[in-house]
Amino acid sequence: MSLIYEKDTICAISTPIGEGGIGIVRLSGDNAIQIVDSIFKPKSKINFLSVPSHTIHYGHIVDNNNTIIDEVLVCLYRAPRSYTTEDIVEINTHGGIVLTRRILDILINKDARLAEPGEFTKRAFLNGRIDLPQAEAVLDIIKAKTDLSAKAALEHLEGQFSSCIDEVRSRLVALCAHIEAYVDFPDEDDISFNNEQLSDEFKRVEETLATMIDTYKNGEILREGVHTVIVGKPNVGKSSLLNTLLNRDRAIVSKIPGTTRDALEELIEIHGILFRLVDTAGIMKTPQHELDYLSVGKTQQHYEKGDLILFVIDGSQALSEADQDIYEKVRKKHCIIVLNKSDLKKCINEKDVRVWCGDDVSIITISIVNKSGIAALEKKMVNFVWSGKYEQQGVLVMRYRHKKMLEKALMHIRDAYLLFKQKGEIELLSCDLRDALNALKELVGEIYSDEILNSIFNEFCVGK
Ligand SMILES: Nc1nc2c(ncn2[C@@H]2O[C@H](COP(=O)(O)OP(=O)(O)O)[C@@H](O)[C@H]2O)c(=O)[nH]1
Ligand SMILES: [Mg+2]
Repeated sequence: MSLIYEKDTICAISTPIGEGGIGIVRLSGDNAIQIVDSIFKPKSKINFLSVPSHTIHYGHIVDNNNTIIDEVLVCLYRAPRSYTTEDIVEINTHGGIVLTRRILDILINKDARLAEPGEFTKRAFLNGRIDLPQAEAVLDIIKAKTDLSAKAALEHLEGQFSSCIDEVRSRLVALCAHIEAYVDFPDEDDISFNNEQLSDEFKRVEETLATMIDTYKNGEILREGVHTVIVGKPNVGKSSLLNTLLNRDRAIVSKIPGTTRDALEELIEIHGILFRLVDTAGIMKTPQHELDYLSVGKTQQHYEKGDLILFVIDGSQALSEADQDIYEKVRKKHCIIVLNKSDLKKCINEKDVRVWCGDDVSIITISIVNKSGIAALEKKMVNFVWSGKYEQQGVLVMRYRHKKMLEKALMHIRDAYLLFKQKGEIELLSCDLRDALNALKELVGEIYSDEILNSIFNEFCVGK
């Protein structure tokens, strides 16, 4: 791993921009303590340059003319026991935009450089304090939308995911060594593994990786939420349903068919599970003009992406061909049929719908106007994920990048196993195993490119 990077001192406002109780301006690098010493006037008679690590000091930040800017608390962490493993100073100011900005400006004038997004965490990674999945977990914790996703990300930060990868790696290294020994000295008695045991170990490593890859389905739901698409004819109450589930008026609701043109996306948490709810434009049988065609096209794209479909039907009207056409488009997906407007005179009931959708599909009768059936619908939505109760088993693969690298490793292991069974060339077999190991090294960040790092750290905010 290359450890070469510009070791200058960086600074940033680490708290969100806006009004708040406190604001934190953070510095990291060789000159952090010196720079702060030049603008910090402690209340007690201490020499800030020599105070011990992990201590907090009360005083004032002053500008070049010794004018007081703010009353502050300054925390100091000396290398290597800090977030970045470099000297870190955190200045706790009164919150708000003005003071934190002024202090940041003063620091930049004193030759600290404004940090790039995620640069503090990137330094923690480049200095070897955390690996790449742990750095990614920092971002996932910051961005977590539910308790469950925060918990899963924290496990990654604490290294549980990385230890699983380490374990697979050591097994692969051992496998490689045994195979090479077996091939070199097939008749030696003291070679502990025989052909069958090697074959079993291949299968076990394959299975471990395949099981890990499988957990991505749950990991993705935790991180991104369940992509839930509300579909149906115009005017059946799709936008009203979105508003009701959100508990606020997000989408425009009107009697005029075709009110919703663009798909709206909102996040909601129901019983701890995150749903990415999409309200689509209704699909009309005969689009009239260009806008109709555009919104129908967009709606169809959303149909494809949905993990869960809420198919809304107006129960006060007869089932039409248009309802059936839409159902045909989504029937392969996991679907909940929502029979709306039960407050009006019923024209169809669940039995009528079952005639064309069969017995296996969930149907629920609701009235958005009366707010009846909504809790039951939410329960059905939650039941769709992990049967409504989440019991985590083992560490989850949470990121697409991780899944891809695991799949790459698995592919090479499968190739190696095939060669092993066919008694193929040992060089080729070793080469495959090495490629598998390299994929895992790339996963944890032992092998990386600037491109990979940029794509990861650019997602961060400045100051983390
Ligand atoms: N009576 C009744 N009207 C409803 C109900 N849900 C929605 N509506 C009305 O149906 C019309 C169309 O609703 P909207 O949500 O815009 O439908 P969309 O085109 O499917 O998004 C509006 O006038 C709503 O007030 C309901 O449960 N009962
Ligand atoms: Mg609508």
